[in-house]
Amino acid sequence: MSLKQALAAAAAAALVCAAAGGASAATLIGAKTIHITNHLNDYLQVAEVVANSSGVDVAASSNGGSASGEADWQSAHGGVSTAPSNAIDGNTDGIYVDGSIYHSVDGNGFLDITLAAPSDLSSLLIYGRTDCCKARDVYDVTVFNGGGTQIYSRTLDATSSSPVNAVPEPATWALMMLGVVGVGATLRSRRKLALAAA
Ligand SMILES: [Ca+2]
Repeated sequence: MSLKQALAAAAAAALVCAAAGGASAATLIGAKTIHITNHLNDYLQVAEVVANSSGVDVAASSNGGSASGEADWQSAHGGVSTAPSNAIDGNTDGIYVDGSIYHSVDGNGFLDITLAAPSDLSSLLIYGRTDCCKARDVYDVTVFNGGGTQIYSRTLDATSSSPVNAVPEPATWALMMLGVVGVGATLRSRRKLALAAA
């Protein structure tokens, strides 16, 4: 295959991906339950889960979302609230003593967010802790539809940047595809130059 043919094939593949996956890849269809655990089996600390559906945070308790989880730190040790409901209180504040994060009592923590109705999510943001211990914030995120079927599963690293978005942005997909095309073109032009020099 010539360079021209290879580039044409890659471009066609990118177009197919954009057409087939563009809208759907950037949207999680029919999400009902969001299950979050700590990938490192460390404490699970979640400041807020924001599930955006048509500009509305459908995870927020004020919009019908509900949260349950393994025992929280506060229930065992006292102090500020670290209840599961803190992760959907509409406040992304990640400072522990401010009382707006969920903090599990051990490394087996989980957080289940149930939406009032199955929703198409254009983004699913998870805010981690900000005052301490960010190295713990690697999340395993699984999403189920209204029938209990798993529709999404991914590990998200919030240790260096928070929040993390579970739903890939269209721009991210476009850049990924451009990267694939670019690498192919670079390799082929290098080979061509090497042949020309030889
Ligand atoms: Ca919160």
